[in-house]
Amino acid sequence: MAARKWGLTAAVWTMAAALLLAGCGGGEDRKANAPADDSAPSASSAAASDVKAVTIKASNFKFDQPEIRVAKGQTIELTLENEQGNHTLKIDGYEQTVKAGKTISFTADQAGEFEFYCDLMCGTGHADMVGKLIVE
Ligand SMILES: [Cu+2]
Repeated sequence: MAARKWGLTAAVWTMAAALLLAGCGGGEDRKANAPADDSAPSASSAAASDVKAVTIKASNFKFDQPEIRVAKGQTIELTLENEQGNHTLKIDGYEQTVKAGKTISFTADQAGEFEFYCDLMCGTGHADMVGKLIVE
């Protein structure tokens, strides 16, 4: 009886030692896998490059970005934020208008340069509120 009990204890210790070793090995595996995990987000952002999200901030009397540059075929998600005053953004040629706080989405299917401007009479500097959408 006694001998069997000791044998069992030895087996438990052996298992415990094996688990500890496996635990260490697992820790190293996790470190080795870390670069693979990092590559996952960049792969998904590459897939998302068909969509170009642009936020334009308008104030009296300018847009914070005079140019929006996209590749032909890209979908543009355009958001207008009014930091000061009341403005809209209209793109000639595409006949798209974004209102304050809104986002529009359209495909840049025509190459070229398209003027955008504020389409809301907002004051003395209204005519200065222009920019260019460049699709290439
Ligand atoms: Cu205006």
